[in-house]
Amino acid sequence: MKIQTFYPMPTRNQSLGEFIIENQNEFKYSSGELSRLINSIRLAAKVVNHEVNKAGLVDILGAAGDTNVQGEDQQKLDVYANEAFIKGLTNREIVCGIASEEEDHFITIKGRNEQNDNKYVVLIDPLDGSSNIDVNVSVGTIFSVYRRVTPPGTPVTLDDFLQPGNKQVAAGYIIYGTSTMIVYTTGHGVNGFTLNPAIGTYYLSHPNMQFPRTGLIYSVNEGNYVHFPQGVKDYIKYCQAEEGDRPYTSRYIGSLVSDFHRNMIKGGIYIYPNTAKDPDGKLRLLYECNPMAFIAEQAGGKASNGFQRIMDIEPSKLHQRVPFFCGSLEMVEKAESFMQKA
Ligand code: AHM
Ligand code: MG
Repeated sequence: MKIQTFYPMPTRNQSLGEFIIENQNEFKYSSGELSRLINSIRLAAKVVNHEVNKAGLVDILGAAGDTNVQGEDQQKLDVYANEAFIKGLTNREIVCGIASEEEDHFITIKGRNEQNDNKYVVLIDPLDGSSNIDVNVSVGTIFSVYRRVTPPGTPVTLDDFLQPGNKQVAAGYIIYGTSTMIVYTTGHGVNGFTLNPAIGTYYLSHPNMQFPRTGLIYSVNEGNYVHFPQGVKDYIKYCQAEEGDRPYTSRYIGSLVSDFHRNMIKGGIYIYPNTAKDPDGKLRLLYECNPMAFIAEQAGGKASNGFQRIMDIEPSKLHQRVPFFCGSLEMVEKAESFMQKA
């Protein structure tokens, strides 16, 4: 069975900046604003990328909490990334509020004259999988964009952030891997751009990304097996059974963006279920699962909590957790069938 999708090289080197301008008419609201928003994310990502790439020099440059030779305080990278993205998204007259995994409460952004006419809120996990940094393994940034539901000019409220994923207007991730990439959607398919670090420009390298309908990879932390619900245990046994294309290959980096990215290219399923210890699972609905679900669906894949579409869940808390099953359509449907009959 041929699973892997190969991306033909684009006919010319199209930069992310050019792509944003050429495609801004696809955005049903004010296209200029969304373009500026994606622009500010790509710039902040370059700053974070630079810092992440220095992580291996920690013994030379100083660890978090130290003061470096320039007299600057060294920060933990997730704190650094949080500040870089918040700074990048503020003062651009686009965003009225930001919610971050690193902040207990949402942040209100004041516009000119204290009044904020900006229409968008951003939810972000600035550095996901950050425990991988110490061992030189890929990490990522995940972001999700909504139009506010409260009127422009009034203070942003929790209601602006607690929207179901099906209301997202854009979502994406940055992967700081062997190369750095931005992958994003505005609801018109998924495109991936790779950073050329020599000149600091992202180029369209993965146009119109598609999840293969099925795959041969399952990604789950099997160390938690005894705590998994019966449906997940049964699905794992199905993946391991010798029949047809099975047993599947197990691949788990423990860095959601990297596991997702690999599975989208090669075909596979990522699962972080509820467990006996964590009845809601581990991953956060608003800035981890919803944006990945939007990208997955736009690439022909699927995302579910085992029973329900992720993007239809009505959120009730900013840092809400959900079980997450995401990847190739047929694999997610098979896992759901095990959940539903267990
Ligand atoms: P984080 O937001 O604290 O980094 O946690 C999210 C990460 C995901 O990237 C990854 O898939 C998962 O946690 C791994 O968790 P575990 O170590 O429990 O398997
Ligand atoms: Mg995270």
